[in-house]
Amino acid sequence: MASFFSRLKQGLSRSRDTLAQMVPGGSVDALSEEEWLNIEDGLIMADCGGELSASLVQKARKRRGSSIEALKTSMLDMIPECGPLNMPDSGPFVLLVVGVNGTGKTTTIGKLATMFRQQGKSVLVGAGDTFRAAAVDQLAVWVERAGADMVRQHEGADPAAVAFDTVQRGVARNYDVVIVDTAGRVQTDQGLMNELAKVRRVIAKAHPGAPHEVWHVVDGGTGQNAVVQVEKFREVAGTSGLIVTKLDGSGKGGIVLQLSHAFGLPVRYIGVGETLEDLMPFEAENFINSLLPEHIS
Ligand SMILES: Nc1nc2c(ncn2[C@@H]2O[C@H](COP(=O)(O)OP(=O)(O)O)[C@@H](O)[C@H]2O)c(=O)[nH]1
Ligand SMILES: [Mg+2]
Repeated sequence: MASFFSRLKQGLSRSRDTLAQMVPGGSVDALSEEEWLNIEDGLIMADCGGELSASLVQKARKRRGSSIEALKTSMLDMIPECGPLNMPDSGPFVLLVVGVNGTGKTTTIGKLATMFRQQGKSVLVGAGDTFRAAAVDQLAVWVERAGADMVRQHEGADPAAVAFDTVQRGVARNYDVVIVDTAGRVQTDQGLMNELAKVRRVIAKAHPGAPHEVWHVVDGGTGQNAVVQVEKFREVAGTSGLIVTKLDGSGKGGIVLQLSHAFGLPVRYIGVGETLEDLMPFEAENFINSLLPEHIS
């Protein structure tokens, strides 16, 4: 666990350094108007977005104690409660994974499959990215390492057919968990977004009530475009949770706060590296502690 946190802290160091420069350590009452404006700029630079940054500053100004503590509490207040997963009454728990290209969907599915297997659950994965044979092979490697099983069809097969087959087999063979991978798609491509809606529909036909969760995998380095991505995917796929990846590297931490706040969606996990172990459950307090500077000057 310790190494996760160090990787997260390392990954968020850019955001944290910016904030360390912009947030003076003094008490809330002592800060000038200009210093508060600086804090707001720092939050924007850390990818919190204009609206949320303004609102965080406004809330922090009403608190007592150090400005960092005030910001921390204001941030914690606006992160929605994670709540338990939506679990099925019977049959497998079905998870659909969506997002744009290259965000880490397939890698994250490998990590999730590993995690569920370590919990002693049987896992079936559907290779719904049928565009490239290489995508299926990549998934197959992760699935094998995880000790899970996979449903695949030929390159170019209809992803909805793969999803249907996977869930049907998951039900028939009593798997505990079924995870359906999808090809990356830009949210502006209406044809591909319709295809995703169809994937979702046929999953429900194979197992009423499924998918129980739809997780949108967002690359933490995307910047503000992530907001419109989450909005569009939610409309089409009914997103119920977020996973933010690459927070060990290019990511700026504020996007995590902004997305969960703007859409009221729980961040379920965060990705902090490329290996099967590099998935952390999202914990708001730890995350915020890694994002904000510690110094109290
Ligand atoms: N550093 C880092 N790289 C990641 C993470 N998650 C995925 N990647 C990398 O991102 C690239 C794209 O991942 P992939 O799973 O193929 O994305 P997909 O197109 O959404 O399925 C690969 O090189 C992964 O190793 C992460 O949390 N941290
Ligand atoms: Mg993929």
